Amino acid sequence: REAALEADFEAVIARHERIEPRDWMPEGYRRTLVRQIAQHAHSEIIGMQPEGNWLTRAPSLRRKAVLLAKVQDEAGHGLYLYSACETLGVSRAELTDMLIEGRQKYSSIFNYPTLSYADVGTIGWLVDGAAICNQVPLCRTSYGPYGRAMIRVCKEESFHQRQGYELLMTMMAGTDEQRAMVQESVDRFWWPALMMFGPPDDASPNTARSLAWGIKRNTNDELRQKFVDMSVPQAERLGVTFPDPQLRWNEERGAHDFGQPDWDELTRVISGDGPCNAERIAHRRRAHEDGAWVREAASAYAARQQEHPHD
Ligand code: FAQ
Repeated sequence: REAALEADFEAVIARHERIEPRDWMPEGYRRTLVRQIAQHAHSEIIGMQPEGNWLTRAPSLRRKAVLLAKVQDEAGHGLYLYSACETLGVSRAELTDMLIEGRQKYSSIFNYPTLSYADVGTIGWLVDGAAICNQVPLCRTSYGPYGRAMIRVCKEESFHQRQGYELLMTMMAGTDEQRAMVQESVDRFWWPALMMFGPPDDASPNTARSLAWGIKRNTNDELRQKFVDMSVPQAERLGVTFPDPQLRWNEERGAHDFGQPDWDELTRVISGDGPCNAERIAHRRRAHEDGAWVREAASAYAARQQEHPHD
């Protein structure tokens, strides 16, 4: 019977159709999804912090309203993703505990500080740009709830990317000091943005299995290349450069050649030793603890509603 279920599962994957929560699935498939979706959800939630840092210091009411909307969208993305993950039999409370106890990861990129308002623009342009590059193919991932969550997330991320690019365009049309601020920010974020796609394919333990299951649709290096090719003309238009002397168009490949990020730095940041890891987790833990009374009140209210539905 197990063999027949597995054959059905493999047939659905081969036809590029969706696996749904009540369908039989191999334990490894479920575990891989929980790992990836949870990390993705945690990234959205931790990802609110670097930009949230500038909410009280936005340079105008308009910039503040835009930034506030973007940061709230990230919270929304985290929530759809936690819901998608819950369909696999884990609860949001367990996932939150795993995050604040350091038992699950989140994207390396959010462990870098935001030092100027240009970083808000650069995060929108490059970080959301990288996120879109990675997530558009995930709209076709084999697990239904994850793929469907990605559709709305991608639409919102493209708004985020444009707001970042527009912010940088505005700064580039300003003073020399503003232009220098943009270039300095791009110099800091370029390599960490390339690291968002994960280690190179030959050092990526999960890619082959995830591709075979249709969880990932592309390898880490394929998506990194796509991101570089997409970003270079945008940088030219903006009037900034990337800090990579090896970056050039390769006519034969029809793609850009580029240098390698410092992979030891990625390993360090993933293992907890990045510039802001401790601060990000401490902040998340504090927010969770400060919210305890809300969860208790909501549970007490729900329990009372169940006992006395007409109150
Ligand atoms: N950071 O074998 P692989 C956003 C880990 S966008 C941290 O290649 P896999 C939007 C990896 O988990 C960011 N850890 O792994 C936003 C694995 O460790 P494990 C979120 C990383 O899963 C914008 C190990 O290294 N997006 O939030 C990283 O096949 C602005 C070996 O790696 C997603 O999560 C990294 N950069 O491929 C929000 C997208 N790279 O778990 C706010 C969905 C690798 O075995 C503001 N995820 N690791 O202990 C994915 O596509 C994949 O999980 C990859 C990694 C491509 C990230």
